[in-house]
Amino acid sequence: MNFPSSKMWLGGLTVVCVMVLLLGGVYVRMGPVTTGKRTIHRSRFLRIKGYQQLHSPGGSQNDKGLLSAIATHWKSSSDARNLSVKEQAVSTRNMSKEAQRTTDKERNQGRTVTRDQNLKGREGQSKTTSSQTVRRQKMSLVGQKEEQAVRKENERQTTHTTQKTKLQLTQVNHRPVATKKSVSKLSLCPKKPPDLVGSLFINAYAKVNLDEVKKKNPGVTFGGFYTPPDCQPRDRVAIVIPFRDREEHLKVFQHYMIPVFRRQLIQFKIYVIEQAGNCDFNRGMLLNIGVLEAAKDGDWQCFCLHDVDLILENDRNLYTCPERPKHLSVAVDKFNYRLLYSTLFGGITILTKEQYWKINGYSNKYWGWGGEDDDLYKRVVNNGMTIMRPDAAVARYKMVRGTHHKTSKINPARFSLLSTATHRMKEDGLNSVSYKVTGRKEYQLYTKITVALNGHVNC
Ligand code: UD2
Ligand code: MN
Repeated sequence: MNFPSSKMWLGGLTVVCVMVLLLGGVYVRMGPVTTGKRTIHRSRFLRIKGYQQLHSPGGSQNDKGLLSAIATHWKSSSDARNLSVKEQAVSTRNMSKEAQRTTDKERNQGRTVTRDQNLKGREGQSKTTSSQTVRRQKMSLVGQKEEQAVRKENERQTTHTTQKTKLQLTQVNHRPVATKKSVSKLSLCPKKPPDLVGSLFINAYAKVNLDEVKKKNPGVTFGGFYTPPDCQPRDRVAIVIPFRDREEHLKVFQHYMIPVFRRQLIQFKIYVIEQAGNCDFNRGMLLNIGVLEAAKDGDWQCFCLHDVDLILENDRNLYTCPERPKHLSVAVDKFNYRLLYSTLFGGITILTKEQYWKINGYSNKYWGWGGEDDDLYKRVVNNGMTIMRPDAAVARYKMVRGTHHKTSKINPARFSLLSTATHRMKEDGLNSVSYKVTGRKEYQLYTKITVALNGHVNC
């Protein structure tokens, strides 16, 4: 065995110094990142950076800007929801007592609103046979607390399934009460959405890859809920689609319509209401059910009743809540972009909650094709309202025509039903719809609720 000479000592020391410098460099490039008073793992920082770049193409920030944005973002109380348990503990400790009290107050107010809305929603559903609804009708206050617990659990699960995009989640939550809270510090969205592009090219036969659609629409959470991340939406709109055997149309709808809704800066959720069984299709009843189910699910200001096969050709036709019941599908390619008749109210309509309740929704009595839309028009007029329409230059739609889709049988009773429409409207509608939910599934970009009309698959 030999002891090293002084030359070897010097050599060794140089090697050690070089190693220390190298490791230091690696640590700076790969190690944790400090934002404000916090330190986060670099992979998380990169994930947030990736999200930011994806979300605001062209407007991406440099690392320094992003770091200060994240630090500011963390300061907001709403963000606490998305921190890990450990981080939440730190965050809560740091929060002043005053801030804590304000947050609690806001949360309590939110609960009161939900409870009131639940009660209001139930008024209109007295004859609903859905076992779930009947159970809810009998619910005492204790029962309602239970329901809130279930809702919280749902929220937790949603958070769980989408935890990979935490930054996104701070702004998106499919429970509007929470959403209100999380966006309360944002300023109102502009009345004129700045990113609209005007006329759009639509390929009605497009082969759609839903994974691609999902990727191109960050911020739409599982189940099809979206709220603008950078501003407080002026309109909260439930999109309700009557549906059976139109899978291809639904894909094309998602591909083209979701980016439009996002650009229009509305808060929305897509509810697809599927008729179970083989009875004649009942569009009116499905739409009533969709509105009731959506109203139970969220604090929607208005409801857009949307045929699955209509694709907008100009994004300046806004899906915002209207002053009067509004007919959106004014110029459809199938009808040579002309309004077929002046009282046409089929295709796509949008009504506020008050307007829809005032007219008692659609009639439930139209089985098969035709009449239910004209009946709705009569209800609007006989309740002292008039309809409105956007300019035909922007309200242009393509109707997707596939070779394989089913169509409804024409309803021969539609004219006699129409002749008594106004006599029936008080007792035939939203307040008398009878159904049973047989399936409920959240897909990436929409929620599908399958229903047995009148409680039976055979109707
Ligand atoms: C017209 C109206 C429609 C409705 C219907 C008469 C327009 C642009 N559209 O539609 O709103 O008043 O006449 O009832 O004015 N559906 C299914 N599966 C079916 C049948 C229908 O999902 O088997 C749904 C689907 O959302 C479809 C909608 O019901 O878009 C209307 O049915 P349609 O497209 O077959 O009838 P159409 O275009 O004549
Ligand atoms: Mn159609």
